[in-house]
Formats: sequence, C-alpha cells, structure tokens
Amino acid sequence: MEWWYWCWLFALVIMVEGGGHSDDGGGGEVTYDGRSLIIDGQRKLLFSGSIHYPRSTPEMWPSLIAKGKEGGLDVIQTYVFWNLHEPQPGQYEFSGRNDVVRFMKEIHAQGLYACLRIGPFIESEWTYGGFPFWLHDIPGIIFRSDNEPFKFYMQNFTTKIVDLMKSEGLYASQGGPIILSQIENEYGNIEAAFKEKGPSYVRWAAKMAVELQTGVPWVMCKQIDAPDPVINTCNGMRCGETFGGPNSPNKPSLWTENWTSFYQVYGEKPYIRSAEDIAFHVALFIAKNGSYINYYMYHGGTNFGRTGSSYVITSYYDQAPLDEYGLLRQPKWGHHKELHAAIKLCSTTLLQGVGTNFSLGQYQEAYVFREETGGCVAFLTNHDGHNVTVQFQNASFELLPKSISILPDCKNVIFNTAKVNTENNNRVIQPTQLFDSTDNWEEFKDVIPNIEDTTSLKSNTFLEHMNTTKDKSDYLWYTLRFEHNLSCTKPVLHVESFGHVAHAFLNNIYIGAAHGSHNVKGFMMDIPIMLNDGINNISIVSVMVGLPDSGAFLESKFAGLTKVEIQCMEEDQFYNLTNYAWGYQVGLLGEKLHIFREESLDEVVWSRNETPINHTFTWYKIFFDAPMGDEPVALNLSTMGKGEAWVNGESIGRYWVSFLDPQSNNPSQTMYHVPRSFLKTSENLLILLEEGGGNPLQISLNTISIINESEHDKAFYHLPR
Ligand SMILES: *[C@@H]1O[C@H](CO)[C@@H](O)[C@H](O)[C@H]1NC(C)=O
Ligand SMILES: *[C@@H]1O[C@H](CO)[C@@H](O)[C@H](O)[C@H]1NC(C)=O
Ligand SMILES: *[C@@H]1O[C@H](CO)[C@@H](O)[C@H](O)[C@H]1NC(C)=O
Ligand SMILES: *[C@@H]1O[C@H](CO)[C@@H](O)[C@H](O)[C@H]1NC(C)=O
Ligand SMILES: *[C@@H]1O[C@H](CO)[C@@H](O)[C@H](O)[C@H]1NC(C)=O
Ligand SMILES: *[C@@H]1O[C@H](CO)[C@@H](O)[C@H](O)[C@H]1NC(C)=O
Ligand SMILES: *[C@@H]1O[C@H](CO)[C@@H](O)[C@H](O)[C@H]1NC(C)=O
Ligand SMILES: *[C@@H]1O[C@H](CO)[C@@H](O)[C@H](O)[C@H]1NC(C)=O
Ligand SMILES: *[C@@H]1O[C@H](CO)[C@@H](O)[C@H](O)[C@H]1NC(C)=O
Ligand SMILES: *[C@@H]1O[C@H](CO)[C@@H](O)[C@H](O)[C@H]1NC(C)=O
Ligand SMILES: *[C@@H]1O[C@H](CO)[C@@H](O)[C@H](O)[C@H]1NC(C)=O
Ligand SMILES: CC(=O)N[C@H]1CO[C@H](CO)[C@@H](O)[C@@H]1O
Repeated sequence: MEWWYWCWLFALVIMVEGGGHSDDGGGGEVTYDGRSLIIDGQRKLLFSGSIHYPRSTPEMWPSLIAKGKEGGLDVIQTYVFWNLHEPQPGQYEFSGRNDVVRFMKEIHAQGLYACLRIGPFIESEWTYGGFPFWLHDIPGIIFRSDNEPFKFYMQNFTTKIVDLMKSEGLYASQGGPIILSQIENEYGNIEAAFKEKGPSYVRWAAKMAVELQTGVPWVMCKQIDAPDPVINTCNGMRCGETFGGPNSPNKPSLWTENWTSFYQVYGEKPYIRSAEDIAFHVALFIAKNGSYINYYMYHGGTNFGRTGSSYVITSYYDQAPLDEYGLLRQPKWGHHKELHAAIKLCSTTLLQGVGTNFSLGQYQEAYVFREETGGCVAFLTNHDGHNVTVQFQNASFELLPKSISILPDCKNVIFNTAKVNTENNNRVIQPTQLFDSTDNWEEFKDVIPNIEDTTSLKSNTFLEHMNTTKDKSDYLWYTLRFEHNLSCTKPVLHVESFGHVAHAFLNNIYIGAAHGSHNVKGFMMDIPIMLNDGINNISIVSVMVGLPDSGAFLESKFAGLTKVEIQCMEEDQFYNLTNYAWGYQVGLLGEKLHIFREESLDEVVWSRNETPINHTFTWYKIFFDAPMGDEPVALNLSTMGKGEAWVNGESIGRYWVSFLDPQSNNPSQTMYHVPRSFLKTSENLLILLEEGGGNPLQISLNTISIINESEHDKAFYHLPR
C-alpha cells in the first residue's frame, strides 16, 4: 500500500472515528491479561481523559464529554469527591455538580467508557484530599493506615458509592460505562511512614474493594505491591521512561495519570507542557506495550467555593487540551486527536501482534509489532536533540529531534509526535461590562472582633486552626486585650504562623498582613506599632487558602498562630503574648449571616462610598446583566487583592491577585470563571469579599472565545498560551 492510502485512511479515521466504542448495549464483562483490558472478549487499546464533575457544571458536561470523544478519547476518568457527597456522617448529597450518577449516564449516552477513581482519598489538589473534615474528629483515627476507625468509614463510603453505581446499572458488567475502578491513590508515596501498618492496609483495601464485586477490575496507581487481582498503574509525566511495569505478567501496562500540565499555586506561573512533549511520551508508552493512557487533566475546570487545597489557584489545569472554560486549546487538542487516530489505525496489530525492539542508532530505537497474518506496525523513536537519518527495513527515515514516528505498515510514516499540523489558537477576552460607577457599588465593612466578642471560646495555649474552624470558614480570629508597661519607643508586633495568611489589627486599626507560600510551611510577620498607654486590643485573623491534600498523617497536620510577641529591640525586652488568654471567633460575620445570598442581603446595612477602594475586610455588592450570547463568561479581578467572589449566591472561588509570581511580577490568576448556568439574563448579584484592600471600580465582566492564530485580530486582548 502506498503512502497516500495511509494518509487517506488516516484522514478518514480522524474525521469519522472520534473515540468511543461502537458496540451498543454497553460494555460487558471486563477482564485483562498481560497485554490489555479485555471488554466483552475483545482486547482494548484505550485513551482516557480526566474530567472532574464538580470542577464544571452539569450544563457543561455534555459538551466537555463530546469534545473528549471527538478528540479520540474512549474513556472519561474521574475521582469521586467524598467531602461533597458525605458532608456529615451518613448524610449524603448527590445533586447539581455533585450528581456523579448523571455524569456517568452522560458518558454512557455518548458511547464512552468511564473509569471511576473512588479513592476515597484522592489528593487531587482538593481540600483535605477529598476527606470530609468530620473524619478528623473520629476518636483514635489515623488516616490511610491499618486503623479500625479509618477502615470503617473508608469501607462505608466505598460501599455506598459502589452500591449507588450498581443500583443505577453503571458498571460495564451490568451494561453500563464503568470499566475500571480505583481504590486508594498514590499510596506507595507514603506507605513507608506507616511501617507494618502500611502493607497490611494495602492488602485490606484491595480485598475490601474486590469483595464489593463490581465485575470490573480495580487499579491502584503508584502502588508497586498492589495485591492480585488489583492492577498497579503508573502516574507521572514520562511513564514510557519511568514505569517499572505491572507487578505480574498477567497484568496490563496502564497509565492512569499523565500530567498534561501541572496544577498551579498562588505566587507561581502556569506550567506549560507542549503538545509535542506529551505526544512523545504517550507514543513511547504505547510502543513499550502500554494499552491504556489517561490524560490528567483533559479538562481541569474550576475549584469553585473553597474546594481547592492549600495555595492552589481557583483555575485548575487551564493548560489541558480543553481549557478551564471547556474551549479547545490548540494545538494540544488537535495534535492528540491525530495521535489517537494514528495509534487506533494500528491497534489490531498492536494488540494481536508480537512486540520486539532494537536499536537504530545511539539514541534511536525501533519498536515493531508483527502479526502472523503479516500486519506490521513500527514506532521509530529519536531521543536525540537533532534530526537523524536511520535505516529501517531497507528504507531511510529522517527522524525529527525528540520525536516518535508511527508507521502503521512499517513503511509509511503517518504521524510524527514533533510535527504539529494543528494550527495554534488564541483566547480572546472581550470586556463586555465595567463596574466603574461608584453609584452602583455598596459595601459592608465586616466587624473586627475584640476580646469582648469572643468570650465563648478562650484558651491560653494557641488552638490549632483547622481543628477550631472545622473547615466551616477560611478565617480564624485570635483576640487579646492587654495593658502594657513597656518603656520602649519602637515596639514591633511579631507573629509566627503555620497558617497561610495573617492580618493584624491594633485597637481596631488595620496594621498589616503577611503570608506564606505553597513550598514554605510557616511565615513570620513583623509590624512596627504604636501602643496606647494602658489597655490595647489586638485582633489577628489567621487565614487558610484550602486545607492540605497530601502526605502521611494528614489528620495531625497543624496550622494557625504559633507565637505572638511585642518586641522591643533597643531595650531588649519583650512581651511574650503566646500564652495569654486569647479569645477566638470562627469565620466572619458576613459569612455567618450568608450575606452573599440575595435573600440574606438585608441582614446587614450596606452603604455607598465615594471611594470604595482599598478597604480591608469589606464586602462589596453590585448587580449586573449577563453578556449576550452563550460564550463563557469570566470576571477580571486584576485590581482586587485577596478574597472570595459569589455570583447569585454561588461561590466562583477564592481569588488572590495580590500574591505575585516573583519572577514575572504577575498575579497567578486574574480571570475567574462565571459558569453560564450561574447567570440570569439580568439583575445578577455579584458579591466580593476583600481582605487586604482592592479596587472594585476597575474589575470587568468578559466573554471568552478562541480564534485561530491566522485569524487573530490584534485589537483583542489575549492571554499567552
Ligand atoms: C455507613 O454508616 C452509616 C452511619 O454513618 C450507616 O447508616 C450505614 O448503614 C453505613 N453503611 C454501610 C454500608 O456500612
Ligand atoms: C513487549 O512485550 C513483548 C512480549 O510480550 C516483549 O518481548 C517486549 O520486550 C516488550 N517490549 C518492551 C519494550 O518492553
Ligand atoms: C527493548 O526495550 C527494553 C525496555 O525498554 C530495554 O530494556 C531493552 O534494552 C530494549 N532492547 C534493545 C535491544 O534495545
Ligand atoms: C529537521 O528537519 C526538518 C525537516 O526535515 C527541518 O525543518 C528542521 O529544521 C530540522 N531540524 C533540525 C534541528 O535540524
Ligand atoms: C532488505 O533487503 C535485503 C537485501 O536486499 C532483503 O533480503 C530483505 O528481505 C529486505 N528486507 C525488507 C524488510 O524489505
Ligand atoms: C481539637 O479540639 C478539641 C476540642 O474542640 C480537643 O479536644 C482536641 O484535642 C483537639 N485536637 C487537636 C488535634 O488539636
Ligand atoms: C509588665 O507586666 C507584666 C505582666 O503584666 C509583668 O510580668 C512585668 O513584670 C511588668 N513589667 C514591668 C516593668 O512592670
Ligand atoms: C478595647 O476593647 C474594649 C472592649 O473589649 C473597648 O471597650 C475599648 O474601647 C478598646 N480599646 C481600644 C483602645 O480600642
Ligand atoms: C513565649 O512563650 C512560649 C510559650 O510558653 C514559649 O514557647 C516561647 O519560647 C516564649 N518566647 C520566648 C522568646 O521566650
Ligand atoms: C492602601 O492602604 C494601605 C494601608 O492600609 C496603604 O499603605 C496603601 O498605600 C493604600 N493603597 C492605595 C492604592 O490607596
Ligand atoms: C484585566 O483588567 C485590567 C485592568 O483593566 C487590564 O489591564 C488587563 O489587561 C485585563 N486582563 C485581561 C486578561 O484582559
Ligand atoms: C507524585 C506526584 O507528583 N503526584 C501528583 C500527580 O498529579 C496529581 C494531579 O496533579 C497530583 O495530585 C499528585 O500530587
């Protein structure tokens, strides 16, 4: 067959195939062997993409899944988010964005398979790794260990989810879409910390899961000792290079998390991973006998509300093939669609043939699959940074730098991972409305509590932040009243904290703030102060930007203030206030009164201000009309500081614009997604809670669209890709 035949066939496959499975009536029995998953007796080579249902809206799900299918995905993978589903022990919640059954049914309706990663520990840059906070208060609990209380609740929730899926007929064994399930998550990273309780927990978790009899295989990712029949899988950016392989010759080589980018934290830049680099590693994994690859993430979405974990920004994996808004990110999406189609053309030979590999040069290899019937597929890899010409089967091939060429007949190259045919696109951010009229804004200054307001909770050793707020709020107030007798002329308030941010008030006046960062636990704050003679009031609010999501012994992590002193350098004296009788208040008054909801606006008195700028701990309110059309909508909060935003009572997430990336001097995120389904045509309520001071007059409402680079109109703003 000639090269043009392959080009023609390839184009046809790209056009018509998409992803998905054509066998109607759902999956069927799912088993596996050393080569691949086997569904209804057929070996499968599968491309999967992670889309997390609570990181978008039910209204977005059909189109996200459809774009995944069109991009050549066969499987949609999601975690299950325990803290959303069981906010209190035994009280369950499966509506709206939490409707995992509806999400599974949508996947099924579009003819795709699903991989359900129950965890129930998920990490996932999700607050507390997905654990509901009440789990922390179960007496004697040690998370993710061979610990009876933990195992009870883990089994209880896992059973609940499996039963729910079964009752809806969602396992492939029942004709539904779910072909794989995951128990635990990257436990291999922390197993050693639990000594002998680690391996026994792994054995227990595997047995517990298998006994739930889903009729489909379970996987454990990054778990080299996954007990039979659970399959150990690889997570990472370069599994083709790093994966040691399945721990049994009867298990297939699966890659459950291939990071298309990386999550971003406040104070840092986005991680950009090129389409070519991802394609290289996907092709290499397939060349090395891999048969399942999942893109983490295919669509990242939004950490709405307070769901992000420590310091993680609200936008999640915006650099994925589908961006935060669900728009195609090119060339990533298109390049992978072509890659999937090229590999699918080869899938019979890949799955039925015998693989061999041999060297073509110092940094070049051939991976060849041959069938007895004559089918032959080759992957020619070049790890070198230069073009290299190699001889393969009596023909010469020029291999691009750091690339893999795919030959579905061992003769013609139909795809090269470094050769991108898809045109780049740009995001167009079109302001549709400014909020620059002081007449339209109203504000409410939250009450700064002092010791009189906090009599119900007092302690003379510092209370731990998370244990005190129970994650009901990001904010924990510490208040103190003291009479000073220092003779010092230049006193300094010195605070040390294991929280994320602290703001300090002296005698009801804002005196300053400090914060830590994702990679440095703990920070200090030193503020020169002027003390009153006699009585002084100090109020310090400790703020957390999400709970931690990883590490062993999550249940005993510590946050909040650890030390407060008034230092007086020149006289070398100081007040050690650490063990004074501090009073505590969880959360802000506005949070308690739910003043972000329209029905509760009247709980406080709002007022107009000629200069509503640079006010601390202030709530802002305004009404606006939705932009016409159906393009995604985002708020540009670039002139605000730090806080949270709500539209019609729905939190669109935390914002933190004042934390700049030190290298570029830019905020990590200025655009905040407002899903269309949160909006009405007119009279939409926007509430901003600002902590440190911002300017709401220069924020704007925008529509987001994409445009091919060649058509790009320079009059538009666009973000760097
Ligand atoms: C899970 O625990 C709840 C109480 O928290 C109980 O009502 C329920 O029966 C338990 N379910 C299972 C499957 O053990
Ligand atoms: C792929 O599998 C075959 C046999 O199943 C084996 O001979 C070959 O070495 C494997 N390839 C790689 C790169 O591991
Ligand atoms: C074939 O691939 C395997 C796995 O990557 C590697 O260990 C082996 O050295 C390769 N064989 C040759 C001949 O290159
Ligand atoms: C490799 O070859 C391609 C086309 O054959 C050419 O466009 C490219 O510039 C070459 N790259 C290098 C690094 O030589
Ligand atoms: C390559 O050429 C040699 C000698 O001409 C021949 O014996 C062999 O069959 C050829 N191999 C292929 C794959 O065409
Ligand atoms: C959490 O607070 C409770 C009181 O509410 C206390 O009994 C317990 O010791 C605290 N636990 C931790 C880990 O700080
Ligand atoms: C200041 O007050 C503290 C406690 O209130 C006391 O321990 C200390 O001796 C006093 N210092 C002076 C210089 O009076
Ligand atoms: C300190 O707080 C008390 C209430 O606890 C208040 O009466 C007093 O006026 C405050 N003092 C200052 C200097 O703000
Ligand atoms: C202040 O008191 C705390 C608690 O007693 C103690 O840990 C700390 O060392 C003291 N600070 C200084 C500077 O003495
Ligand atoms: C905001 O207020 C702080 C002190 O509260 C002050 O240092 C800063 O200059 C103010 N910024 C603007 C833009 O007014
Ligand atoms: C956001 O708004 C600011 C202030 O108007 C503007 O300078 C900036 O370009 C906007 N950002 C984007 C991405 O449109
Ligand atoms: C070991 C490691 O870095 N694992 C990460 C894999 O990617 C997921 C999602 O980004 C993270 O949750 C893990 O921390």
